[in-house]
Amino acid sequence: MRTIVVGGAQLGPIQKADSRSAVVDRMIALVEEASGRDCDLVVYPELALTTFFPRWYMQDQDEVDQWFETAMPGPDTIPLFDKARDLGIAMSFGYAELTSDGRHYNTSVLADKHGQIVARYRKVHLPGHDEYDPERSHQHLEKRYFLPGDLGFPVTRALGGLFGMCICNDRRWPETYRVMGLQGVEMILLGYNTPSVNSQKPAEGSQDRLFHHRLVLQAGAYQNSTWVVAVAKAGDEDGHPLIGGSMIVNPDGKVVAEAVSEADELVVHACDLDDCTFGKQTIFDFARHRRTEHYGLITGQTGVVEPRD
Ligand code: ING
Repeated sequence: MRTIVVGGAQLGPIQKADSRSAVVDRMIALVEEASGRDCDLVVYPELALTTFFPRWYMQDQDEVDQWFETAMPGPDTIPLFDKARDLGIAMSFGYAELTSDGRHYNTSVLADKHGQIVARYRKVHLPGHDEYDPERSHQHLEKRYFLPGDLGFPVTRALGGLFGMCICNDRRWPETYRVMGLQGVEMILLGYNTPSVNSQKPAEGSQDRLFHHRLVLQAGAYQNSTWVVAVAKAGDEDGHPLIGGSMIVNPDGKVVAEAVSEADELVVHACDLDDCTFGKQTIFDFARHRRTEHYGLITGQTGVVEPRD
């Protein structure tokens, strides 16, 4: 048994006017609750420190940069790192990263129980668009504000197991899970901010969004025999609703814990990393079953090329 008690720390809405320190206070309350429930690890959402600012069209780079962190931990987040370290709890969370040489990423980090950052991930699959789109009911400007991640999908030895991270839209792409699966990943941590409505397809509402959300998490977990911990920033941010649905999925693809609200809520489950082993040694023993000689299109081609006849 290699049991990790995981707390998915869903955050309710963060308004554009909310300060980082007010958000960090909420995150600290969640890690304190996690301590009371014997958690070893707490997972927070994507862009956990601020509102989902890519919904806002901005032209002034100084205005954009105010949403980014230039240090991690930084002045606003040191209290959170200190509290998690004092409680002996590892944590993962997402934030907007501005590097010292001026590159902008949608990033997540994993800190161990001593408060040391042991892994970093930068979002690879950026959804949306890079210019104002008047046809959309709301903007989704991640391609405007972030660069595609440059770190790939690393898997790190931590907490006695093999951990990977991804972010939000990444969860919709099977390549995300498989690249980590090929490194033996046993638990994938991801945060998300998912609008409840499709800005281009008003008929697609929150129930459809939640269906696709569950579908891709369960498939990714099962097809790579790994735990998946997915944590939302949820609720109404300045009139823009985000889905909840934070959940923990086991290596068999089954949902074992799920949030019931769109507010700050801790979703806890004792995850035995050894539960990954059976799938990895039988149906998804990649070395025995995969036929890579037939998979060339997956990395050799980006878009669709239809057969001529
Ligand atoms: N949000 C959304 C997500 O992938 C999206 C964007 C929603 C794309 C639904 C396609 C369909 O969950 C982020 N932040 O990636």
